[in-house]
Amino acid sequence: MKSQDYIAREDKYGAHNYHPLPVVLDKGEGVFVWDVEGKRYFDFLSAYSAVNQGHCNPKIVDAMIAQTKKLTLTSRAFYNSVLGEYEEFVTKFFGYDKVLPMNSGAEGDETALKICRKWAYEKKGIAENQAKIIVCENNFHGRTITIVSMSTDPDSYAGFGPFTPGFVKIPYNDIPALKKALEDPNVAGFLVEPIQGEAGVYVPDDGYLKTAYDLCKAKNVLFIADEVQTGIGRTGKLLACDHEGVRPDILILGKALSGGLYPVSAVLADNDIMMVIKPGEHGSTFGGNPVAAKVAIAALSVIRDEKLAENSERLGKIFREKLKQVKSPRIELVRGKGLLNAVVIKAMGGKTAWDVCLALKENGLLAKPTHGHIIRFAPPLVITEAQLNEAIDIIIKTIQEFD
Ligand code: IF1
Repeated sequence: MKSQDYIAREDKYGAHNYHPLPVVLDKGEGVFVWDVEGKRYFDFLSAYSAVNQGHCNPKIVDAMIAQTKKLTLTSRAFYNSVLGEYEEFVTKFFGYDKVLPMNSGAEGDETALKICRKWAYEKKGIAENQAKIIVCENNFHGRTITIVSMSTDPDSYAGFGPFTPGFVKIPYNDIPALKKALEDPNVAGFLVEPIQGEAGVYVPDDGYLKTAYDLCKAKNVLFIADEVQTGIGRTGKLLACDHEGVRPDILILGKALSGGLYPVSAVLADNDIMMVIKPGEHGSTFGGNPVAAKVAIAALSVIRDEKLAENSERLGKIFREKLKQVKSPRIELVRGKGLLNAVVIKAMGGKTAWDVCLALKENGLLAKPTHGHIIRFAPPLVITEAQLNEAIDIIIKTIQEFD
């Protein structure tokens, strides 16, 4: 079978809920993936920052195989010998009292919303069903109906109403707007991405997160950080909030928490917040299962032991410096933090970022446009400087083909 045969089969039998780049991947190792014709590519999407530790990281694979041969799922109806080990490991790793283990990032966000609302009624004293949560325009927190109720992107919410009430939308990176919204005594939480990934790697002004956090504390409002995409070393620190020394009241993790081997998400908080959830009030069949637990311990250990956040910080600076030096009428802007970067392409002559990504694919590098004219570049954090320079040459050469 050739690529087009794989594509035709997916088209026939799979829902059309994506429009993938026309490449059929078959193998992954480190920063590289290979298609079914055996062509090698730099992976500059990393499954939207789930594969920070590199494709099929051997240490995580070994941990997964070992546990998979022993015990994969008990449900939470019973205890098991692995969950407590993971709970202790991950809470100490990030410095929180407790963790509530889930599976997808969206489940992590939904869990955080439920904890925040329950805390509002039981601890802040907001009247039942009156809790409001402030969110930012152009956010992306997942695809459930409650989460798209927070969205300002019609591609995310159109056609899926009626929507969940209780969300106040304000502009991102806008302190006066946050200050105003916090005047409402029914506000329970502020849910924010430290960098807006899907919106096009929007990095807020220095100090935005810290000022926002302080304003929330002054109003007894929970600061909830969605680090599903920005966390686990991606932006050059363990968490994007670490760049400003902000410790979220509720921290949401996903994606690279498993290194891309398994759906693992987590919500971390201290006892005064997490203990509002009583037995039987929240959970999931696979949440915190033994395989997820061992995979997450291995995935976080790789981030720490291989100093991947530090690598991300150092190589991200090289990436932005080199791309900013490129003389091309195509490149409008380069922005990002660590190895979460985006290039804003000037649409000229009808060519869009999609066309640039098709050309990048021909030249051996995979990236994906977001919102038409922005290309996100996010390689696995295990990339070496030599590999990065080779990839940058491909990016520059490709963009200049459009000049
Ligand atoms: C898709 C976007 C990225 C996320 C943040 C929660 C979630 C995500 C900050 C939910 C997930 C994924 C979802 C995937 C594509 C990708 C994405 F383009 F959709 F927006 F990364 F930017 N918080 N993002 O980025 O986690 O439930 O997916 O595990 O839905 O197409 P999930």
